[in-house]
Amino acid sequence: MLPNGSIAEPARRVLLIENVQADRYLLRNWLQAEKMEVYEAVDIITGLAACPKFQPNLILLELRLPTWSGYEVIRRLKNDPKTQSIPVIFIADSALTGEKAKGIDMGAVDFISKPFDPVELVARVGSALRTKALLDLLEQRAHLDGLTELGNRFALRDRFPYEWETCRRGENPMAVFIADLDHFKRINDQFGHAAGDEVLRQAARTLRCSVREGDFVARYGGEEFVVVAPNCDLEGAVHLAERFRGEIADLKVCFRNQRIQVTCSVGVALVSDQSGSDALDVLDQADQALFHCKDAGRNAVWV
Ligand code: GH3
Ligand code: MG
Ligand code: MG
Ligand code: MG
Repeated sequence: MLPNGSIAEPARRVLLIENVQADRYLLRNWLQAEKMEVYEAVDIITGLAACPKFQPNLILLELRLPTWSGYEVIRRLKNDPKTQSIPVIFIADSALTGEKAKGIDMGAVDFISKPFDPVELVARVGSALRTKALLDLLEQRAHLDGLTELGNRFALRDRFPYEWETCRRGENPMAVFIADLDHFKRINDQFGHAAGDEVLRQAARTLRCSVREGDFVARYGGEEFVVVAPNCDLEGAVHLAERFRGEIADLKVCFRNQRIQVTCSVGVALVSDQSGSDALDVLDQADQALFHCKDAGRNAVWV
C-alpha cells in the first residue's frame, strides 16, 4: 500500500507454459512490451520447477500440452499449497466453449483464445495481476495484528502445526511460551489507553528482537504474546524465557513525558514426543505454567 492509500503497482512475474515455440515467442514479446517479467517453460515439469525461485504472480498455461492435459495441470496447481494461490490463465481453443467453462470451473481465473488478440491478452493478464496483488495484501493483513504488527492468531494457527511437524520429523524438541504483561490493566488506568497501546507496541518490538532467528512471535490476545521456538530444549527454553522476562522488565516506555515500566510473566511448555496431544494442549500447558507465575507474584518464569 502506498502512503496515499492506493495499491502499489502489482508485481508482474508471469510464468508462461507453452510448448509451441511460435506462440511462446508472440506471448513473451507482448508481455515484455508491457514491462512484465516472463519466464518461459516448454512443459509443465520445467514450469513447476521454476516456481520456487521465480515466484510467479501469474501462470499463463497452454491447455494442450503433450505430457498431461491442461486440466490435469490446473488440478495439480490448485491442489499444491505452494502453487494454489497463483492465478492461472489458460490458453483455449476459441471453438470449444465447453473447454473454457471446464478450465474456469477447475480454478483458473480466466482464459485467452487463439488466434491471440494482444490488446485483450494484456488487459486480461493485467487484470488478473491486480486482483492477485489485492488478494496478497488482504491475506497479509488478515494475519497481522494491527497494533503491534506481529502475527495474529490466524498466523499462529497456520504456523504452529508446520513448525511442530518439522520438529517432530527431525525428533527435535520445541518450546512454546506465553508472555503476559503483569497488571496491565493498572497501566491503562493510570496512564490511559493510548499509553497502554504504546507499551504493547514496545513490548512486542522487544520480544521480536529478543527471539532467535526462526522463532515466531504472535500477539495472542490483549496483553498476551506467544512465542514458538523450534529446536529448543528445556535448558534453551528457560534461558529464552528469562531473556524475555528480563528485557521486558528493563524496558522504559516514554509516553507524553511519562516513563512507564512493565513486567511480564512467562509460561513455558515443551513439545518433545507429544504423540496424542495437539497444539491446543501445548498452549494450554503454557497457560497453566503462566498461571503459576501469576500465583507466585508475577515477573517470573515457569516451565
Ligand atoms: P495480570 O497480571 O493478572 O495479567 O493482570 P492484567 O491487568 O494484566 O490482566 P487483565 O486480564 O485483568 O487485564 C488485561 C488488560 O489489558 C485489560 C484490557 O483493557 C487491556 N487491553 C487488552 N487489549 C488492549 C489493547 O489493545 N490496548 C490497551 N491499551 N489495553 C488493552
Ligand atoms: Mg492476560
Ligand atoms: Mg496481564
Ligand atoms: Mg489476567
